[in-house]
Amino acid sequence: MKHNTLITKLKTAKEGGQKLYAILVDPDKLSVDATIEKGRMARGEGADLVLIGGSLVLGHDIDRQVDGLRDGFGGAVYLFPGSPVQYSAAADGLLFLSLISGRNADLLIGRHIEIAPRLMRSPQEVVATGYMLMGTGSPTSVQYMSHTQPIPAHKGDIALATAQAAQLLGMGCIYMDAGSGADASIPVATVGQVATGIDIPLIVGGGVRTAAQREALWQAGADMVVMGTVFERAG
Ligand code: 1GP
Repeated sequence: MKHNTLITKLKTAKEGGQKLYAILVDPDKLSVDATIEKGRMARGEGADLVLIGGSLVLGHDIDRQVDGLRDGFGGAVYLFPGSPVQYSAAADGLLFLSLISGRNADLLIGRHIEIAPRLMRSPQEVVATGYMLMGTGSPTSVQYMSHTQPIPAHKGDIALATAQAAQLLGMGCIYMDAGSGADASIPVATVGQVATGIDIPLIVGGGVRTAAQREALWQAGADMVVMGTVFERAG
């Protein structure tokens, strides 16, 4: 039977107004030896979840990195995969990302087909995630790697309609992302517009540097905020 821990946690948080925090780890910027310590740091930060992945992953030690992170963190480690080569059976689950802001068929449904049979056989949780890339400044790695145009950060109406389409298509949650290392985080007004117009949980990340920014995004309606780069630098 499939686990449903994360989606249940997200839905419960949304219903109860509880706010969640995830730390994203880029596997290329972390040696296997450093993963346990990194996991401990995530626990010390009070994170609810550790995500691992990125738009370009060159290393191939994901299984051992996931194990190390979980050992140090003591909680769930989920994949945030840019492609099926980042799959790891060691993770508790994964965000099964469909890049709904773009029109690259491969990232909307294509790559998913390559991994779907394996995911069907696995007890891992698969969280159907409508992934919306938002443009907040200069081009990001995910924009370049995905060959897609982000939704302009202030176009809340387009972002909302996109998120609503994902909800109607049955997706479990929305991830609005400015991309790792983005110049700026997504404007709170845009996050607020999307949050109030959908019934499924909303994850927001990209360019969030401070606890105050995270708080503002929570207040705007994000159910979970993801921070990566700032945490990487802290390590
Ligand atoms: C990127 O949302 C995550 O997909 C985290 O972004 O690295 O900018 O914190 P940062």
